[in-house]
Amino acid sequence: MVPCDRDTICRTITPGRTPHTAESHYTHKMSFRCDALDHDGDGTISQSDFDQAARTLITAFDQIPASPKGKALIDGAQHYWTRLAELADADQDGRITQPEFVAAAARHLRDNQQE
Ligand SMILES: [Ca+2]
Ligand SMILES: [Ca+2]
Repeated sequence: MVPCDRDTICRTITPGRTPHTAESHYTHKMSFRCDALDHDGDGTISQSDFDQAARTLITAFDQIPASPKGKALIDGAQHYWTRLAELADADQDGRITQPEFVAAAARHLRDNQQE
């Protein structure tokens, strides 16, 4: 087992805690990223999360969805969702669960290490 940097923090906070392995640290990190993409907080990633994120950005930058920049953001979010769903939505139900996201990230990491 290879302890990660976070392990030192966890042992300080919770003495006697089982050390994190590099694998468990990676899973934790990917779970955090999955949560960050879950814009509506329903526990899964869906096209709706990307639509909402795009609209939040459009509003933050004083744009409207029908403007060229607004359309570009919406199109970009749609493309990002489509590509992510192709990679991670294993059961193709239109929602990416945390296990699906973590498994896809691990596959991607493994594939990149083999190249
Ligand atoms: Ca969601
Ligand atoms: Ca799914």
